Amino acid sequence: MRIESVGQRSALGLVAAGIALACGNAALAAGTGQPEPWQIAMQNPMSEVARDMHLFHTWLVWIITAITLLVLALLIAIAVKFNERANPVPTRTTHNTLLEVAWTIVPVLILVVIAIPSFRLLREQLIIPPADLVIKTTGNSWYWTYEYLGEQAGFRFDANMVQQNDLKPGQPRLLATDNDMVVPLNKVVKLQVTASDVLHAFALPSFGLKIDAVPGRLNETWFKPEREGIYYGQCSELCGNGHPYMPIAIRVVSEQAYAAWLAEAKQKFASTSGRDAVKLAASTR
Ligand SMILES: [Cu+2]
Repeated sequence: MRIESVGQRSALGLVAAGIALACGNAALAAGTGQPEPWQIAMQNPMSEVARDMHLFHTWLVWIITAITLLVLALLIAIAVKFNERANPVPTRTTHNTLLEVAWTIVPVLILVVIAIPSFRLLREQLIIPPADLVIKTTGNSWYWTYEYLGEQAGFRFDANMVQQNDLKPGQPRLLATDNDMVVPLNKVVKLQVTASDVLHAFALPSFGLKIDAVPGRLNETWFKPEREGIYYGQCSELCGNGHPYMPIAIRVVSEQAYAAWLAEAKQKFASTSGRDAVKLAASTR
């Protein structure tokens, strides 16, 4: 009974996916900032880069669909027209110059129409605009450390997953953290991503972020959030037995709320410059 109902729901989901695909990606169950039950599509994009990634994805789906339908039509035509009964004496034709030129050039053209928007998207991701805010993000086994850089900030804190028993209402399981990364709305946030021990990957679907966190290397990426709210992501590199338990939560707030949070955070969290001064004083004593 249970299997039957799951099967029915899967079939319904597939039908819905087919219809939604025909109408464009937007109609698919998606979720904003976090996954939804029975989600089929990617999470709703909340930055320009993420939106362009979705457009590119939809473009590829149309191209793949056209190629698949063409190959299917050719296979059916061959099976019907050239089977032993319909065509008892096979032709001995081995070459057709026009056909060979066509099936070389057409795939090249398809690759070109894929490559152009692909390179445009890569450029958009890799060329980081002037940043309003720089946050160094370090992956550890198994939590993230966020360090707010610059004269206006200068503090760091750890973000650990909230255990299931401690979840507050509205906090999603395996995604909520005790300390969120807080950023202001409509500002360019540059992330410097590294790791302290093993490979991790910083990924947040709604902002189109996914970048490796490699010990000894500083990777950079950026995002510009377009709507207030809380957005969740996860480590996306199989880093060890705590891999599913190091979520990422980014809270996007208004500029005033950010200024208030910043003042509070400076008091609450370890000052990076202050800590070094204490260390120096201790070692020279
Ligand atoms: Cu990890």
